[in-house]
Amino acid sequence: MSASLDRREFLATGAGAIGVAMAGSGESSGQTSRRPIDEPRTARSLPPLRPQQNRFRDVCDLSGLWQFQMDPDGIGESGAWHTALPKARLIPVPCSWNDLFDDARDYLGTAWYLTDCYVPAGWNGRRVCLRVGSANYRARVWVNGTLAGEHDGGHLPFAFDITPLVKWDAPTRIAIAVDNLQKPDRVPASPGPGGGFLGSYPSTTYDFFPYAGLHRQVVLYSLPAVQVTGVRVQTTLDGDAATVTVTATSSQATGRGVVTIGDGASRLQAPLTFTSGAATATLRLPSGQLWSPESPRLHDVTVTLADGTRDVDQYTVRTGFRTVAVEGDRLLVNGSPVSLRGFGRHEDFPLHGRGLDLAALVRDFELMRWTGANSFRTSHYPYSEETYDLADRLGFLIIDEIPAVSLAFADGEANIAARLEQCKADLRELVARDANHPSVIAWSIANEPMAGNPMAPGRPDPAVVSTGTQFFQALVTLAHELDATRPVTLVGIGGGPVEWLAITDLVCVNRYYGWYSQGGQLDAGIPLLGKELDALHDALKKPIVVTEFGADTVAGLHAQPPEMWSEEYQSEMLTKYLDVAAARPFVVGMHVWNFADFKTGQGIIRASGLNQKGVFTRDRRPKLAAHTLRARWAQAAGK
Ligand code: GCB
Repeated sequence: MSASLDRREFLATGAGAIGVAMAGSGESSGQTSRRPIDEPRTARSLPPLRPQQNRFRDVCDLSGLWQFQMDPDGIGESGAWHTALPKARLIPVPCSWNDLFDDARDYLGTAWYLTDCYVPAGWNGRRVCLRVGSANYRARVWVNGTLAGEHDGGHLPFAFDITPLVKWDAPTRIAIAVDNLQKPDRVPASPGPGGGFLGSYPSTTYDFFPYAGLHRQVVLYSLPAVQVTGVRVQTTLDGDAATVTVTATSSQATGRGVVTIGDGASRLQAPLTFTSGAATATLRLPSGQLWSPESPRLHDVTVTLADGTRDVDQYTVRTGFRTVAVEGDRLLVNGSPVSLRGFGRHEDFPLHGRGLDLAALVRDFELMRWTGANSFRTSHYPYSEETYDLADRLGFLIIDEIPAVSLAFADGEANIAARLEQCKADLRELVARDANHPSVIAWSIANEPMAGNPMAPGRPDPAVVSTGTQFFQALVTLAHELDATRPVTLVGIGGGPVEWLAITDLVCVNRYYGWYSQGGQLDAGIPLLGKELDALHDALKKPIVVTEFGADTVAGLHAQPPEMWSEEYQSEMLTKYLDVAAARPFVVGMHVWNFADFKTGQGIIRASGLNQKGVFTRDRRPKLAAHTLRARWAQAAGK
């Protein structure tokens, strides 16, 4: 697809867009041995629906203490550890294993999780499924001793139909082997022979700690015999009113149903007639109902399936109606220009690691709002589903990123091809999971792919650039097929190929003038930033978001005049970057790196195993820069 998609092309095309999405998601991902439930492999199935409770569906959360055992020698499967663990200790799910046990901190390998649970008796006769919210990196799942399925890739949910494996007169035993080995054909990939990120330990290609485990809830859920299998909601604008197109899929080829928006007197309703398992309805939304960052109005869109006069299933999506488009130099939400103020972040908390921590999540949103931020990127992987729920509700704008961090193209065709397949699978699963969130305004297909050593002077090898261009073009095309309503971006590293930025709709760049170059010399670095942004804009003629800029800062360290690592230096640097952006209307977003300090491997540039570019400390105390941002952003945020 052309690099310069215009607004018209981005606006939803209703059933047409979904039709393309379904066709695009019909390819096999090749990542699972047994077919996960509702996995988008057949042309007509939509993404796996997040489990929910209503009069037809039920959910049983298996969070709690599970048995746990590491398997460094890889003997678990031959030793039938899926039936019993010989030397288990207890571990919370969800949580990373690394911060809990001394011998697990740096462990990269397979670890086994096991629990027993009664499947609710009332589910007998219904379809029973098991869903894992996120397992880093590869998971194999057994139910009562039988392999139910496997999944590659962290940070995204997967589910299996386990109905035939369940016991009704005894507890059901669930075992999950999670393997966090780094390999060249995985995404992110293992470091090459030269080692990882500046020699850090554990060695990784990226600058964050390789937390591992069952990071989000594991749940059982039940479904009725005939089910809604997918719902996709898309909006087109008509003044300040809108047309909402709802496409639903069903497990049954034909049938009838109804879609409703809202309830009570203002309820909108339209019939659904299924043919070949899919049905589309179009509803006119009255004015004043749109979702926007200033007025994040949410609506319940409910699809009900009927068999004659009897309802047989129902599924509700809580969503907001809005459009997003790139037009010329601008990023538009509902046709109005938006400017992104916010952060790159991490799912990173002491003790929990990357495990879901709802208290920390709510607090992070509170603190982001306190600074006046309205946006963030899910650097460098998809975040928990609850993150997007909160963003929808609070009016945040998200750049949603697959886990493709630090991709490289120097280790041969087979590995590159395997990584492309994994990136495609990740992208399909991400769009499937997040497409109905109004907060998600762009898909990011990579963070800082490299065409060579970014620190080495000179132009990268043209052959490597060309391999990367083909790789990313395939992902951009797939993203457009899966979702014609959002721009696609790739986050470029300083000195990286402009060719890669050119094939996306929205230009995102990470820049560290005054830190990794011109360290201690903001006066020398800042003009280079302005110059480069102008040149990029002249060359690409697209809006630009600076998705990372920042300085490591030791909380409590002060210097006058400002020096690197001091709170004053960070504050001054952020101010100067924001000034450069403010003078350039084509810069439509500024994301500070990072919202909070976060754990990394141990190494010579990461004192105390932390990246300290947070404007909050790891325990969420503000540094001077957080106050600086608040003073700067409060007005824009209407405070
Ligand atoms: C980057 C990376 C990010 C690092 C950051 C840094 O460009 O995208 O993952 O943490 O730089 O602080 O070096």
